[in-house]
Amino acid sequence: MQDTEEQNLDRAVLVALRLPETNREDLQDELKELAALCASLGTEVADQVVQARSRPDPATFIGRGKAKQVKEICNREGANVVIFDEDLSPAQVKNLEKLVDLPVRDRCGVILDIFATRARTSEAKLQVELARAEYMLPRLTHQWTHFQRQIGGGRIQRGFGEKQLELDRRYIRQRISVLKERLAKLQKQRETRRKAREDYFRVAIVGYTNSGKSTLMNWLTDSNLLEEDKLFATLDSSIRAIVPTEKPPVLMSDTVGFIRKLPHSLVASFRSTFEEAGAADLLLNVVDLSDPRFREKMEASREALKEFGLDHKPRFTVFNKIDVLPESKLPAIVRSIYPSAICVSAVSGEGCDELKQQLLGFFEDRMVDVELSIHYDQGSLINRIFENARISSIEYQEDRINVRFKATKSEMGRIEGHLKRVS
Ligand SMILES: Nc1nc2c(ncn2[C@@H]2O[C@H](COP(=O)(O)OP(=O)(O)OP(=O)(O)O)[C@@H](O)[C@H]2O)c(=O)[nH]1
Ligand SMILES: [Mg+2]
Repeated sequence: MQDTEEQNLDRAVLVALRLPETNREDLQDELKELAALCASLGTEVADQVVQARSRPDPATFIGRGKAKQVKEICNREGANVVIFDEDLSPAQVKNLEKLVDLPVRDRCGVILDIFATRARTSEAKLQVELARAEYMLPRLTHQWTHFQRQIGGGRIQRGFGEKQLELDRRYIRQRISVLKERLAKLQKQRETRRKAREDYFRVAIVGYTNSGKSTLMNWLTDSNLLEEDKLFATLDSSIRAIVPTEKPPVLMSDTVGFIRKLPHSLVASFRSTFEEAGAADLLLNVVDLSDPRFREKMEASREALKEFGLDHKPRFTVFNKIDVLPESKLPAIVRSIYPSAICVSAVSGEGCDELKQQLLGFFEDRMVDVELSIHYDQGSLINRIFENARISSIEYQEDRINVRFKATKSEMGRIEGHLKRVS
């Protein structure tokens, strides 16, 4: 992890609003998640403050009196940053910073920070930098030095005075257009690569962050992708073939995890990553069944899928982590509520073979069964079938070969084209 020294400096007070429609348990769960997000950045949580209100204050989000109380708590606890569990408007941040006299950050800012520490490929780095630049632009104030380290390139100077601020804004705007151009180029390359995979079957693993997507993908593809007990361990969509390799291979891609209140700037920047999932024939929606609030997280994932335009795709729901369930009977109960869900443990491998069979079965249903009788002088056609189709029986005769096989519809189209050419 980068910037360890700086990250260890932060001690935060978390602040949330409880609106009339908010359930107390949901809010506690969200605050727990926010604390986990902070922990990922090495930020210690000193205390948390919840204010019940009928609606957020447009200028200061919480009430002014409450803000003063937050300031006192920060002083008492030695906190150096205040983190809100919602996205704040730039004006709210400005007003709150005056009231609490400390840097104020929101949920979106924290998630963006995490993404920045996790991005590994050049595309993910550009996507995160773009999301942060767009987030920061309207928020640049005299107090923004806290954010200064967050933007890439190191070109930005500490801003003093309106003139400097205007120069910084101009720089960020220019940077945004450069980043967009670079991303568009990368996206073109990605499209070309995706086209090359059109003949394969494709599965994308999606789901809430930390649900075990990468672990499951490692199990199914016998690979070694980063899996960690951390929110947002994966930011790059890796692609691997399910083993043993079939004809055509079934390719699997890992994706960025979902989270409640996924920041919009991130959704926009990471949209291209989800294009991989958009091109998939099937989604595996992984749910951490050991999480008591798995239903809420399923709902958040469902909303995110909708936001990325993936909600109409064929989808398997995979309940993961059944090895840590308090009662071994639970999967049976869950199965009765979600009859089509598949229960697995990506760590022990329980249920994973069944999942693989169901996956392969899904694709097999999309293949056509063919029987052909081919002259030996059509060697290239015979080779093509042996290379690209699943042979179920072969019969060698004097002048010809009778072959039964399964092939994808697109492969069958090519075989038919070949037959037409020679007839
Ligand atoms: N007990 C148990 N732990 C699991 C299982 N699957 C994954 N884990 C653990 O859950 C944590 C998260 O796993 P990942 O595979 O990184 O989860 P992810 O969904 O890829 O997470 P992000 O990439 O951060 O969104 C890791 O510590 C895994 O070891 C499982 O079946 N049982
Ligand atoms: Mg992952």
